[in-house]
Amino acid sequence: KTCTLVGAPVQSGASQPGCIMGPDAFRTARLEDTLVSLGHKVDDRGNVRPETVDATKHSNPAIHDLSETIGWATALEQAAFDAAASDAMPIFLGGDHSLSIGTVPGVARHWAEKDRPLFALWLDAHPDFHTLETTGSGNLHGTPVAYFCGLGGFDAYPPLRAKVDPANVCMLGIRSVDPAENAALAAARVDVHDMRAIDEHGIAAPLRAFLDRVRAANGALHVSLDVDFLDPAIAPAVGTTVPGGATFREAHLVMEMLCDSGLVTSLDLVELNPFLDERGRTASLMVDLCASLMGRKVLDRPTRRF
Ligand code: DIR
Ligand code: MN
Ligand code: MN
Ligand code: MN
Repeated sequence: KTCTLVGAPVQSGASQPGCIMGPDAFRTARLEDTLVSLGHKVDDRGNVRPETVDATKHSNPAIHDLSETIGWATALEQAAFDAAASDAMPIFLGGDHSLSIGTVPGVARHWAEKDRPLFALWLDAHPDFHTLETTGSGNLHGTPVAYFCGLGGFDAYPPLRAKVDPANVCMLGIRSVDPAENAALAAARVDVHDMRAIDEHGIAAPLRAFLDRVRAANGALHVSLDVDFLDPAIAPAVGTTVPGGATFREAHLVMEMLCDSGLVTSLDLVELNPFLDERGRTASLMVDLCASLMGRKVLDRPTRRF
């Protein structure tokens, strides 16, 4: 398989700077060599550059960097559409999670043209389900899922050319939800599995059920991996750490099951802030998780356990 690396050094959607260094940290942690060692071809397209946009000020005074974030989303929507159309597997290197305002609609547009539904697996401490009206922090990395699911309250964002059915979104690892997000998630019937559910039932059962749904629908699957999905003890380099996250093995198990499924068609690696790291350990862990998703195995023999 060919992997297309697309750098998206956007940081305007987060509250503190640092994600601008994310794509180069993934490169420094040898993402390309790692994928090549697993038998893949790698096409690193370098970093996307944002469009220049001049958005009018939004009525929600908390919102910051609206024009810059929309400029990134506009450029990334096209870059994601182009990368998906090339038959390779796009891997988007963030950058904060506002990059998914562009990447998910871009790959969704591609799959809509192929008449295949797009599913999204959101691996995150947060559901990122705010609208421009409900965000209290004004950090636009809290808005991508509500936007690409087609909720109202996004007149300032680019018109969606293809949306994702909220019933096709599965969230794992959730443990920080704002009240407005809670209400909106319930109304939209998103398949949310918080850490309490994972503690009780394990992480494999809900993932297996979701993958069965993707397969039955002949769907494409976009995976969006936020560093804060992981427990801060193993992944400290993120601006919004939340205690009680996924363990090392839970995270690798998710990636290994995704690999075995053969269903993943695109991937975001987001929210890495190398400025907060200890000797690149979080970048290296993210590269190792990507390796598990792309075929690294403990035992060198074919395994199919589900
Ligand atoms: C919080 C934190 N819900 C907000 N969000 C995110 O600012 O809207 N942190 N996405 O990573
Ligand atoms: Mn996120
Ligand atoms: Mn998060
Ligand atoms: Mn479920």
